[in-house]
Amino acid sequence: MKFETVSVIGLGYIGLPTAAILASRGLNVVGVDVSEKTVATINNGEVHIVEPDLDIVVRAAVATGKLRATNTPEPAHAFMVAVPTPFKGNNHEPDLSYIEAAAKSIAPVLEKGNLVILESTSPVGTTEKLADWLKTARPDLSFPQDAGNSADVKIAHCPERVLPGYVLQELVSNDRVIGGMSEACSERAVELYKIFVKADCIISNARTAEMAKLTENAFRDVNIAFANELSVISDKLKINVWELIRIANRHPRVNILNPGPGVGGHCIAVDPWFIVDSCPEEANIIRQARHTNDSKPVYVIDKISEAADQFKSPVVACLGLAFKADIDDLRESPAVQIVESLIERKVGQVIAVEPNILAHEMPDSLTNAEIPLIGLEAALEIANVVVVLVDHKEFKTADKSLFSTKVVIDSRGII
Ligand code: SAJ
Repeated sequence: MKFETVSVIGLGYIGLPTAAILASRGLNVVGVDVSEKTVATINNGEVHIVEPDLDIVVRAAVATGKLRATNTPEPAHAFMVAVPTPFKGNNHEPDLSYIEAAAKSIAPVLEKGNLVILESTSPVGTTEKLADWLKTARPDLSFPQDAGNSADVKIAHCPERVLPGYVLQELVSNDRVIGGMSEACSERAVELYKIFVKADCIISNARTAEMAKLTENAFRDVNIAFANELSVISDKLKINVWELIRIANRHPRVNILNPGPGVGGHCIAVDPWFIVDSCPEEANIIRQARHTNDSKPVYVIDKISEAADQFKSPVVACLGLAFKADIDDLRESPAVQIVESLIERKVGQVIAVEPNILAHEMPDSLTNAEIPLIGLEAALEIANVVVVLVDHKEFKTADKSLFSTKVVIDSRGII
């Protein structure tokens, strides 16, 4: 059976690009989101998130009538769930309530022959929970946990693995992990992904697919923690860590990532905790990597305070607020944490440069913290201490002679 109508539940950083790509391939796509504002924005052909070219693809999809957004789920051939999986409160326990709510919202419109995909990054066992929520809500249908290959509704976990900033390319060019709850579930999921994925669809099972996604991000986190630990050791031993890593990486079997001011964003700083939560006794390296990376901003703050102490009325210019280079995303950004702390500690006059964000676009929480945004040249003119927090292209290509009279703390190694 061909997929004619697909419903994407959750129109955020993953759901909206996925919905738009499916629509661009000629499918009828119904995007569902709890936010009325998001639904209205998309139905106007506009986007509420910044991702290269997404605005163009969404505008075209809405104009051709292939993409439509709504608050209430409607019947479809396939449902793709791409809702957040944050932490519960202040501890590192995963909060599956968005997935549960999504399951309960699609259950009434489920039909025999439907495919349900969980794309959200999830702790191991979540796809089975999703299947149980659907089963409880729809006792009239059979599900793979009981009926295996002959289930009325097929269910699979196919985690999103795209890099913010490259989402539209990577959705098409990355290999896709297909974790069906049965062979038939996987086969059906491959049929759906083959509509837009040009790379391989690798078939596994739901639990392995869940763990694969967490493993990829935990691997990167551990590698960055190693680099961050090396940076602190190198500082103490008076070695340039960038040169050190460059040399070590010339070995054919060594590939160390870059140290930085800490690890931000919504994925790498979060997902490893899902492994720790499942196996607290066993996940020691993974937990330690999280602690190492979380402690790096504090180290950088102390270095900046020390540097500022040399001046009577220090002006500290912080270059970059985003969580990584060339994006405007401030979520879980170590740069923001550092700048806020400098202001709170009153280390001097603190100013920030963020070429990807206009002053009036700063989130309210940061406007309240009064982080003054100014241009790079103006900042370099008045600053005594210049801190590189993000390796944005504007900073990499800046005239380095402008930094020569400053005390520079370069957490990204670009100067
Ligand atoms: N970072 C470093 N040093 C490095 C690389 C990154 O300090 O050498 C920092 C960045 O500055 C940033 C954080 O790590 O603060 C995370 O950035 P990232 O580019 O490593 O990853 P994300 O969070 O943007 O996206 C990751 C990707 N995962 C992997 O590369 C294994 C992406 O493919 C996933 O889809 C995404 O997480 C996700 O949604 O889980």
